[in-house]
Amino acid sequence: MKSKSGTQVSPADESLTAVRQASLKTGAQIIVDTLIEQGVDTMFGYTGGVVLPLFDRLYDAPIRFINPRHEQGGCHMADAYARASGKVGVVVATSGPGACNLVTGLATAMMDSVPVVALTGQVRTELIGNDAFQEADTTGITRPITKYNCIVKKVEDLARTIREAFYIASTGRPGPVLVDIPVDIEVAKCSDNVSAEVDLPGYRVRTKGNARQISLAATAINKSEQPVLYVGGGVIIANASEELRALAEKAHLPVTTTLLGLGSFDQRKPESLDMLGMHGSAYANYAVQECDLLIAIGARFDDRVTGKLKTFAPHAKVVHIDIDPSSISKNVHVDIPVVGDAKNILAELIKEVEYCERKSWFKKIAEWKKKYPFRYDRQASTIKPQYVVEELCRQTKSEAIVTTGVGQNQMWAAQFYRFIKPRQLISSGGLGTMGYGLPAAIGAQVAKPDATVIDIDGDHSFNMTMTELATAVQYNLPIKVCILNNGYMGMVRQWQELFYNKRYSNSSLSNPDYATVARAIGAVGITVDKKEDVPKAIKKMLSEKKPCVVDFKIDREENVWPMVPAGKSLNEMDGLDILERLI
Ligand SMILES: Cc1ncc(C[n+]2csc(CCOP(=O)(O)OP(=O)(O)O)c2C)c(N)n1
Ligand SMILES: [Mg+2]
Repeated sequence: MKSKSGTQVSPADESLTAVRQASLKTGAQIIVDTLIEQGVDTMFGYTGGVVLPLFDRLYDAPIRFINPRHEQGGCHMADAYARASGKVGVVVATSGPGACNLVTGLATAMMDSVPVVALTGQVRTELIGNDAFQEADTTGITRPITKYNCIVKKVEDLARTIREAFYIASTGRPGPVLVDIPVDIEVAKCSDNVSAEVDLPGYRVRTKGNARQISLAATAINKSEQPVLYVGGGVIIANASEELRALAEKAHLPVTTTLLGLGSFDQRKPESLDMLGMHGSAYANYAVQECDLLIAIGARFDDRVTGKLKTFAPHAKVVHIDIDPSSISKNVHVDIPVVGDAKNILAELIKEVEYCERKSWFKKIAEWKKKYPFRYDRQASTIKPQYVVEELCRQTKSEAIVTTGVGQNQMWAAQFYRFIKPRQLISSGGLGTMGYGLPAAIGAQVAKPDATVIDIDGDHSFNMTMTELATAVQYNLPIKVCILNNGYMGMVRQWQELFYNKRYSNSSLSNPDYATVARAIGAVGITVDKKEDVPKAIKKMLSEKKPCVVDFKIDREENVWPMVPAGKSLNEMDGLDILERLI
């Protein structure tokens, strides 16, 4: 018998060749197999020309595939799936327009440190740089909004690259990773047994905190008379809420959180100061400004939190526990940095702290709490948005997963829902992405099928991605959307009222009738325009098995208080007089 080259081959050689041929896999098959190996059972994405080989493999793969109506929605879904589950979210898009549509979603995930792996198709390798049909420089476009990205040039590199993507996305400070895959790599074949181990010599993650630094932090806590724990989303990402509770209880420390930190500490506990910052509680902001020790954990001193940097926490020694060394002393000078995983570090720290009563500090805090709780006008005849959120909280017993739009709706959700456990609030903090709420609710509901998932949204935020309601209907996801409909870009209107002499430039667009839209798409639609109808509408919404949209026609010119105007110190809050008058 002769081979193609004319040399003699034995039957044994031939069967070996047949075995080798059989163990050759296409790039598309390698992608699917590697995803399964990484534990992926659910993914989000949208098809197109250069991802057809991959979609063909997905056709009968054991992976649940959720198809959004727009790639931005798909990326937010993957992001919220990750936030709700603690797993990596996966999204796929085609080249050019598909990849470009991921940009807002990736930037959102990047700013909030969310582990997302995005796989994008690319034009054939030999066409790259040719202005080929649907070609975009995806790695160039997404470099600043991903933790890491790369393009695969050889099919032999594919499995390793995808493994590395999952590793980088989910370790250290998590973030989105994008892998760009030319279509010829998807159809090329290679053997199953090429070495595909993760090989990242330049990427090291420090998880264990330095013991000496931990001791210094413990001593500072034990000596402090007026300490405050300032907790960010990093504690939730690190699954360190239990350790946080133990630390706060053992050392007797008041706890304030950022927007993304809400849920890391049960807000019903006496040590809770609720959220701090621009629309945070007066008691949290005053406590930070007067504390002698600020212990920041998994937080990054964002400007919405600190206000004017020069006068932020002016009397405080600062401890900063964070996995990302580049966060240390970035905005605020840190006296005692501890770099590593919050869960490990808090477990060590707890051993060294002592209980201290701090009677006069807690008395002071209690007075602020009594004087300036979050309040609104309960007597008003109109529907106050805060009332809607409070009623949602009451009827769901603080147990729902809440996603939000951006603007006033987001701040009212943060102020008036009481979060009691981690991964309960899913909101775009860093980027502040309008349109996040609905796709995020879908991603969260996919991750937690038995949970009550409520999107507390703004009318204009909802307008941006409402097309995804069709996705919720198609996959029978019983998400609830509560639109706090003020007919305005309310937060913009609030700033225009306060700082631009009520010149409402382009902050109110016409809206559709949301209940009709919902019904047309196959969801339930409810309109509420009377205050007394709020409780029963919420009750009905919660009993629905289908996606449900409730359009609450709220008081149009309600403002969010208190407010630290941009550039002011945390203790220079506007609106306290209004809150005081509302007793
Ligand atoms: C994609 C995007 N575009 C613009 C903005 C700027 N912005 C922040 S809040 C806001 C208004 C939001 O209006 P709405 O969703 O109705 O919420 P409300 O403040 O009325 O509750 C705008 C335009 C943004 N955050 N995101
Ligand atoms: Mg609005």
